[in-house]
Amino acid sequence: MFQRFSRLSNASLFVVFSIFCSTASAEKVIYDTDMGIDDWSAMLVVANHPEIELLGVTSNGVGEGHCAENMVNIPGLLALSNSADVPFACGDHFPMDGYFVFPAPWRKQADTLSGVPVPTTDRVPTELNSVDLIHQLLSEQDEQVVLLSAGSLTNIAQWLQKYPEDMPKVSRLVMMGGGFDAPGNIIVPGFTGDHPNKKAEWNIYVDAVAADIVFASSLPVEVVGLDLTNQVMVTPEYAKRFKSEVKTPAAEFWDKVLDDNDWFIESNEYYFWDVLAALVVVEPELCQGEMQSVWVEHNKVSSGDKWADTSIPNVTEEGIARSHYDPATFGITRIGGDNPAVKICRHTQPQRAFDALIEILNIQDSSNNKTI
Ligand SMILES: [Ca+2]
Repeated sequence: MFQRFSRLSNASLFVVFSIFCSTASAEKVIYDTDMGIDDWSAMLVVANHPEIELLGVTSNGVGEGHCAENMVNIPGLLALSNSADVPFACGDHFPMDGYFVFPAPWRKQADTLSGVPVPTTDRVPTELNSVDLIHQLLSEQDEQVVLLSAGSLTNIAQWLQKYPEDMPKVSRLVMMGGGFDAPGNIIVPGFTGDHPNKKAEWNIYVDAVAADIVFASSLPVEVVGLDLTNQVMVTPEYAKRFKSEVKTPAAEFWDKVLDDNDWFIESNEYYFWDVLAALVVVEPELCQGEMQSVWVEHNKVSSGDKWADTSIPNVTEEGIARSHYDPATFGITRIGGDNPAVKICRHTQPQRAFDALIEILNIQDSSNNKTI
């Protein structure tokens, strides 16, 4: 299955780029992911980047991937990187409140890694769930840690509620989610074409209650929302360039994913989302913006309509009756209110982001002998 990688895996590639010649010590990062398509390249970025020490990967079943598949796919993907052995965990299967979910076909694509194979490993998740793993990893560090969130904010909100004393250990929460001036991305023809919500972004929409808890906290948040990601559209020309520069198993994986999603790229609707947030972790200049207070709309209604997935248990993980919310407004991020100000990313450097993904995925540590 992985023969096509063998030619590359034996190559002694060790590439050092001038951009990485920094005297700064590695940034310690915990990556919280929902294992959608864009999360895969983001994970390869944080696992491969020479200026990042990846401490662990956490997920849950709230976003695109389901827990069972995530717990196989995360170590499989990590095996393609230079951080193959970091701990990983899953969390709750459902949002903190509400009944909203990603479309089933997207979840299937997430669970199957778009049909692109990764190595089979014998690695198992930690016995801790994601919330407790975040706490443990932070507790083990003397230095501050960056949290990178590329899915719903469920795990982060639950960690804030359970371990508020951990907050000083976090230097930044860089999150992909939300949007302010940009249109929302809930309405997708062929999947959710008649959805009434024109403003929300998916990561916030699937668990807006969790997102509101995070924005109400005093965490130093950097919001990589649709206003920023819309500036970095993946084009067929970029996919062609990426293919021409593949040198490692990680890059070869991502090239196959781009091949499988050529229809998506040709639709002019495929952007750097999670991967842009991953790049902001080590290249803060990719997020130019301003400080603002943010809150999240979540208006209760008496009953659900067709957008509510009533297969979700009607009692939350905390044992409270689950509420229905207005799908037309759920998850809309608004500027204003009294929450502590967060950094809203407004401008980025698309070419720098495009170049960085190619460079980082093509770094292969010569000491990392992969068995694929
Ligand atoms: Ca994601």
